[in-house]
Amino acid sequence: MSRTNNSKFIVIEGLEGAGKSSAISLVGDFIEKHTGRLAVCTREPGGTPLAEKMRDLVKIAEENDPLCDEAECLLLYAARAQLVANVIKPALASGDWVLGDRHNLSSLAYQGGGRGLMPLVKVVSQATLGDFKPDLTIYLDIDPELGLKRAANRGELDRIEKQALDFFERARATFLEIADSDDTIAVIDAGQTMAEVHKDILALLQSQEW
Ligand code: Z5A
Repeated sequence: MSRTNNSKFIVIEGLEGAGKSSAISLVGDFIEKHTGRLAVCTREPGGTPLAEKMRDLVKIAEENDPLCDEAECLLLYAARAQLVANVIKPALASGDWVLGDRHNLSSLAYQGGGRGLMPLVKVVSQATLGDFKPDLTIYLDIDPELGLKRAANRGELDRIEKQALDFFERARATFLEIADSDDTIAVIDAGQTMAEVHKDILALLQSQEW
């Protein structure tokens, strides 16, 4: 992605319970120290008033009108298009660094791999994002069973978290497959202790040529 300033777009990805929340605060602290400015933090789906409404549509189940997979996919991209146009691109253009809790890789993994909708995902991704992508994606890799156990300790599961284990297995396989062929995606073993995960993330950040 070409930009005239040195701003960066960094994204944290991972299955449920991978530890994205604490990784985001760690990377946020790094960005603040490195740039002297707070990162603009986003979450997906969501991050603008309209995109947050789409987030609710994706996460909350409607018993009498179940969201079909194609509609789920399109809602996620509608939310992403809003966020990229109204928050991420303007922030990067003004020289801010952006730190994302999930981005396009989630759709490739969950909707493309998990739901089996890769052709649709690729078309909609190209149509809405073109060649716009993060400078660095940190993918926290976790065994879905362990991740879901951690996530379950937080309370009630949402519509997507209630999917069967094989959905998350397919999503994980897709995360790993894409990471393998894209050198802007770094894989961190999130099955380790939190201290070890954070050590690996810091080493990765320090090894980058910012
Ligand atoms: N989704 C999609 O399908 N397609 C898309 O394109 C996008 C999203 C963008 C968003 O839900 C849902 O939408 C998500 C994917 C889908 N659903 N699923 N399933 P969300 O935003 O509400 O939630 P999330 O992004 O999945 O998770 P999260 O809550 O923000 O974070 P997390 O990484 O899953 O977990 P955490 O809160 O950081 O950690 C979970 C617990 O584990 C917590 O108690 C920690 O203290 C503990 N933890 C974390 N790391 C460790 C280690 N290393 N050891 C021990 N314990 C740990």
